[in-house]
Amino acid sequence: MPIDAADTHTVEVGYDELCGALQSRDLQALWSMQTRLMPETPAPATLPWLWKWSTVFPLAQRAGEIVTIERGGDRRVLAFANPGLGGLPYTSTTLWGALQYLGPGESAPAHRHTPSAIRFVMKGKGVYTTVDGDACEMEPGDLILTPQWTWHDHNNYGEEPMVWFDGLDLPLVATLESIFFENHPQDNQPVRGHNLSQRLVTSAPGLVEAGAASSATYSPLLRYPYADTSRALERLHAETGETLVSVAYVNPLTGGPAIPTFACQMSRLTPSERTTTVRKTGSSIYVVLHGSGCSVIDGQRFDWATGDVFVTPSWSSVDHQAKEPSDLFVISDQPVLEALHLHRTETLGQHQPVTTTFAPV
Ligand code: GTQ
Ligand code: FE2
Repeated sequence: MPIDAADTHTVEVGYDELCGALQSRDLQALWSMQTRLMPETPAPATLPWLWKWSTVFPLAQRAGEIVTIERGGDRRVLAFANPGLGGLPYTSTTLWGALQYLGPGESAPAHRHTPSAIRFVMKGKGVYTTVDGDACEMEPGDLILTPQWTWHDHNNYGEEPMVWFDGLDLPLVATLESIFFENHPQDNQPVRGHNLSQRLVTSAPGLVEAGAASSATYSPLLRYPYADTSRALERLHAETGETLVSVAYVNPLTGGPAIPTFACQMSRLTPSERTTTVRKTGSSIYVVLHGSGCSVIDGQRFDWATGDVFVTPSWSSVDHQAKEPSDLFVISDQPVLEALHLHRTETLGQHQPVTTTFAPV
């Protein structure tokens, strides 16, 4: 293409004019960038942070009193918004964490979307989430999957409110600019039966209905009861004697993560010394199902107790110590990092000194 008169002029002007010309033509010079494009190690915007149950739950209750849910409003959700992310309602750059409150007799209307979600029950009973016609009953400590593009609605038929933790890959799917959303024609989708997905695994280990494995696009198991999780952790602790034991929630047909875009795990901590300090790429959100203790994240001590939620940023140094037996539910973006060969982990030889204590708001 011939160089026109204006372009010829641009290359001849002084430095300031050059910068102005670049800006007006939507170009940026690498040499003048303020933040380092490639730091030697990850420099996350995500801050280590903690939300206290004693702060969040009363606010959720208050929202329950004064905010109704119906089409339009849809669900009573308080997002754990990381203060490092400039006002975005995200807990980390890849993960959405939130507290959802559903009062007795209430229903959150049916819809589906491309971001995948999990529900981890914190308090209450008498609720089911219907996932593509399968009404999954919810009790504290249970994990319910609503994989991408599955219809879901939440229904409280009991006498008390329920509170659960919502985990979604929404920030990741938003970054990939791949969000689709659709409302179901009915407020509540038709129910085919209750806890249907569990038939797959409770009948006989190692046997599934022929064809089930090859046709599945997501985990056919949608409900992971706490009783099973707890039994597995108890056995692991008895066998290993370790201070920290963890189980991963997997797709029973593939052995891969229950949700392809984020990992779900439960860790049991026994009161003892601080655990080994580890850092890894990718962020994690912790939900304290029960117990109390503290975690040191990059030298900052976070004291936690039942119902608290906290986040660890990519490449932050993390160790834990329980004051009493504690169960911590954790989600992380690790499967994405693994798929892209970006997963790195490092075990530190000694404990990081504690320099500050996080003061919760
Ligand atoms: O319950 O379907 O926290 O669609 C965010 C988006 C919960 C839900 C959230 C959702 C839901
Ligand atoms: Fe949803």
